[in-house]
Amino acid sequence: MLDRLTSRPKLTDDQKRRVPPGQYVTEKWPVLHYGSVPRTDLASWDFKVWGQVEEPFTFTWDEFLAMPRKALHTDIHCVTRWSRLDADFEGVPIQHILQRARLEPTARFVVEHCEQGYTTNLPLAVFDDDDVILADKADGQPLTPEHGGPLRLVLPKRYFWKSGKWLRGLEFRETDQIGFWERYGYHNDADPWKEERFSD
Ligand SMILES: Nc1nc2c(c(=O)[nH]1)N[C@H]1C(S)=C(S)[C@@H](COP(=O)(O)O)O[C@H]1N2
Ligand SMILES: [Mo]
Repeated sequence: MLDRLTSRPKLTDDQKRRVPPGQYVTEKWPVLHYGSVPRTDLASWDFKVWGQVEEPFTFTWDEFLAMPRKALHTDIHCVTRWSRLDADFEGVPIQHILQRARLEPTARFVVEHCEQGYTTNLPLAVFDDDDVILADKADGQPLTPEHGGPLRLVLPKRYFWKSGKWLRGLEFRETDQIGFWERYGYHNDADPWKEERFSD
C-alpha cells in the first residue's frame, strides 16, 4: 500500500526495522546493471566451478534443474539507495555447490564470473551461508533476462552488486580479487547495515 502524501510504500514496524541506514523502500523492482542484457541459449549454457576445489565441475541447464532447491524470502539493498522488502527467490542453495566442489582448506575467497566479463568478489565466510542461492526464479516466475535470467546469485546480506546477474561460474581462491564495481571504488565489504558504499 502507498502512503498518500509521499507515494512511498507504507511500512509496518517490522519492515521499518529492516531498512538499512540511508535507504528508501521501493515496491517496484528496479533494473540495474552495466552494459546490455545478454541473451542466453539454454541448450549451450553451462556453469563452471573451479579454483581451490578438489572437484572442479561444470553443469548444464538440465543438470541445474535437477539439483536440490530452496525458496528464499528476503530483502535486497542496492548501493544507489533503493531497498526492496519481502522479495521471493527460488533456486539452488549455494551449500549444495560447495559440498559438491569439496573446497580445499586454502579456499578463502570467491569470484562470481558473469556474462560479458562482470565479476564480483566475496570472502568465503560471507558466501557460505544458508541465505545464498543460485536463483532462477523471482516472485514465483522464471527470472527475466533484465534481472539476470536465466541464473543469478542472490546474497541478501550485502549490497546487491555482490549478487551477479547472468552468472556463469564460481572461482574459489586463496587470495581476494576485486571485481567490476569494486575497481570503480565501491567498498569491498558492502555491508548495508554499516553503509559500506564506497572505499574511503
Ligand atoms: N552481471 C552483472 N550483475 C550485476 C550488475 C551488473 O552490472 N552486471 N549490477 C549489480 C547491481 S549494482 C545491482 S543493484 C543488481 C541489480 O539487480 P536487478 O537489476 O535485478 O535489480 O545487480 C547486480 N549484479
Ligand atoms: Mo546496485
